Amino acid sequence: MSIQWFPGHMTKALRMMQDNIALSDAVGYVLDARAPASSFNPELDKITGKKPCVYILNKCDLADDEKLKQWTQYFTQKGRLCVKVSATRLGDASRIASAFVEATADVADKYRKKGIVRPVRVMILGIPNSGKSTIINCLAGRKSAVTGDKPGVTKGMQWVRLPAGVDLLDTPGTVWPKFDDQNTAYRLCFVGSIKDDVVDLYDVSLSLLEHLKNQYPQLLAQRYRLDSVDMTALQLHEEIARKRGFVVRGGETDTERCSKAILDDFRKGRIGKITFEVPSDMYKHV
Ligand SMILES: Nc1nc2c(ncn2[C@@H]2O[C@H](COP(=O)(O)OP(=O)(O)OP(=O)(O)O)[C@@H](O)[C@H]2O)c(=O)[nH]1
Ligand SMILES: [Mg+2]
Repeated sequence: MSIQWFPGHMTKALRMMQDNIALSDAVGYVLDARAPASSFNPELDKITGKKPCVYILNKCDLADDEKLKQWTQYFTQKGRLCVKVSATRLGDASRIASAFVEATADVADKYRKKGIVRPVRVMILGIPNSGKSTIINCLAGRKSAVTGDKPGVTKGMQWVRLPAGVDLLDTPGTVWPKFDDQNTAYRLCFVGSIKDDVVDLYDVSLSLLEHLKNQYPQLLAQRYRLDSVDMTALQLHEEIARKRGFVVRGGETDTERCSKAILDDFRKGRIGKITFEVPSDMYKHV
């Protein structure tokens, strides 16, 4: 199956971001810590240009600590600002805020010297469902932006003022018109950045099993109490369906129910803390 998903509101969103980038002093680029390389949207890279940027590796509560260390080392070595966070944990707000203050220090200084009093502005952007609006709420300490566990929740732009003299711009999550690398597209499906309705979930869950078998065989075996994972993704799917009792009349397995259950297990962190990509998977280097 070839995965493509680029709904109309994203073209509009990219245009709105382009129009607003000049008003922003810095960018908060939200990456899903389970697939940081696939979280880089070539269309966003064109918009952000040379603006000071903070890379926010979000959903770290669901991601692999060892691989996350490699990612933070990678950004630090490149001289880029990076924070590892879980926006659903309120305690992480101060580290994100400090990174924004650091990224905008030069601009804030320039304003001060000119006697201009105004908050610094940070545009929050990233792929759908990566937690942009949750990060804004976490920083604001209140529910200012609408969030939800599906992609495409935020459809328009919204400025949110923080007491610390920072204005944040929430933006709609965007992907790009064509996925040249289908591995990227599948990983975006795993983490819920591509709408489930536009893909074949059986196919996506088979690819997820293949990824888990290759990268996290022990976690896969543990979760589904499998003696071995040394079989094809199709066989694994069938085995999991039988173990979980997803069987319909006639003894056939209920592939749809099982596919949804596997994806849900992964997304909720029930298989374990997982990250599919390391810095060498980056299509380009920041
Ligand atoms: N486990 C976990 N869930 C998170 C975290 N951050 C956000 N979420 C959840 O991820 C889902 C998506 O969050 P949103 O903030 O709506 O994501 P978004 O990037 O604004 O999404 P769009 O507006 O659709 O582009 C919600 O169900 C959040 O509760 C996190 O750090 N850990
Ligand atoms: Mg949002």
